Amino acid sequence: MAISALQKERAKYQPKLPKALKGNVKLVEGKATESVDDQDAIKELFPNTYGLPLVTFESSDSEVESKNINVGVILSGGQAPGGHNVISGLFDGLKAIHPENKLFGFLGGPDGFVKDNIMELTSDIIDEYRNTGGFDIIGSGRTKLEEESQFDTGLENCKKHNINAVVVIGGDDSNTNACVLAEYYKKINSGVQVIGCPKTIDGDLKNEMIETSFGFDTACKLYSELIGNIMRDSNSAKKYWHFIKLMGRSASHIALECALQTQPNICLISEEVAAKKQTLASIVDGISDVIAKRAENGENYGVALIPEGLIEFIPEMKILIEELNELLAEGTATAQAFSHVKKSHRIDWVSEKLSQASSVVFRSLPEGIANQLTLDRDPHGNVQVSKIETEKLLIEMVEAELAERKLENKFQGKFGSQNHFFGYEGRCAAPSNFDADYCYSLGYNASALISNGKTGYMSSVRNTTAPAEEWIAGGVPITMMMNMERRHGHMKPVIQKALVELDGKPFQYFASQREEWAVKTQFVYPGPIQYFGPTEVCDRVSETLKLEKA
Ligand code: FBP
Repeated sequence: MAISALQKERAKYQPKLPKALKGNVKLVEGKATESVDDQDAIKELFPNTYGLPLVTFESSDSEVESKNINVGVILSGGQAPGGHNVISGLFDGLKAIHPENKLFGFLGGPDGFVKDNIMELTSDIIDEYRNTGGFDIIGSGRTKLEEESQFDTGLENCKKHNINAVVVIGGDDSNTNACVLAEYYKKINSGVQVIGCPKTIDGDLKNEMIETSFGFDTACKLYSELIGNIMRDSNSAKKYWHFIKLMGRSASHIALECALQTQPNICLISEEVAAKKQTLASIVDGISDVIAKRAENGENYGVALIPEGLIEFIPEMKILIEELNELLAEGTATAQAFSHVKKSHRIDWVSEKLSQASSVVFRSLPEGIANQLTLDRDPHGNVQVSKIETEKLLIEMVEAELAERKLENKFQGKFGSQNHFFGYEGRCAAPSNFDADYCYSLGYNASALISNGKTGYMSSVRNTTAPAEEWIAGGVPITMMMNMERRHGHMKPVIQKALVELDGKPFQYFASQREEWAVKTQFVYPGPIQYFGPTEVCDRVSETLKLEKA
């Protein structure tokens, strides 16, 4: 297979490991844990995996028992840079424990686990994928592992291949399910352990013990490079406002991190919009104010960052979306009736069925967006927010607002716009040094958790703003991160999703700077991710992590 010159050179990179994981490793048990909330309910649901102690690893002088273990690995959900390094770290860790140990990959995500779609990952295969982006080594999928029948079939498949442990590389939902699987396997004494790894570019799987999910660092650096390039174009041509939507499903961590790296004129943070109960009209007003202010200074250009999930955080839109979800839920009589309505009558038809307030909001939306809201739904019947072109919605509404201001002589500038959506561009980028090292350590660490008999734990690598040598490796019981939440009408145990904290240091710093960034042009151009050169450039951690740990 042809590979690029950079890929060839990068294949030689040996990811850094924490000192604690080098050579012989000793497990140190810490304090027993409690779930973050709803302790009684979680304890009842997880009698076998609740309250386990935190564990850390230390390097040890004494020989460690060499063990025969076979492991199966699953990639779950959206791609995130560094997944291949988790797998190569896991592979190297297992081989260091015993050269005969085997690693299997379940193909195409959790589906492969249930359908016994599996392949052994040999060193030839692993070597091809070291330090590369993507999940293509075994593929990923979004099938949810939540039924006991799936667990039983998965177990049969594990037994067939002599697999003693399963590693689930996924986000909050996949790790929640990994915990349910661990509990079930322990309850029935199956002898199969389950370990999770924190993955998602969205950055919303983090807490006291998990400093960041892998992939966030690389994806944000890549988007920031692109944003910086656009900023420079905007600053050169001086004729466009660029509205850039950034992936991240609900949380605004990606938008915030990119703002910290590039200093745009505008960056919306969904969590703030919700907290201040901002309406769509007031958001449009705020954006228009910045555009008008810059126009007064003769600057008819700029850059605005918009988080992907914004629309669901705007109170009146949230209500509208909920009403639409109900109205158009699969299998309902209304959904059935809607499917027979002529395209040109759909907006009127839907408006009549909504509450008065939602009908007003729905009718105020540009036609294209209103139609999108009635169409793209996921298998649960929810609107797929990533498909709603919020950046175009805002451009259209800002255009209308500025036109009105012009009529009233309140705006003399020009408004030319360009829209962008950055998401898939970053999910499979070659991992930054940070993600390459972090992922390799997470995988290597998972092998140590397995050889120490742990189950129901998430691989955890902390102290990540220090040099990799000093990182703290260990495991966190997944039940510790859980609370009860209402999902699809039922109370369920889930890992708490981390949204942007408005009293946290990253947001606070952004809020203290944004007025200056809005009016003055203080763009920062981060440039591409670097692999060769000074450590300040190559091993830079995210601004979010830097501020959180400052
Ligand atoms: P995960 O949470 O599974 O890591 O996926 C994250 C994400 O990239 C979101 O940012 C985005 O909204 C979504 O996946 C897109 O999903 P899909 O790949 O199915 O289009």
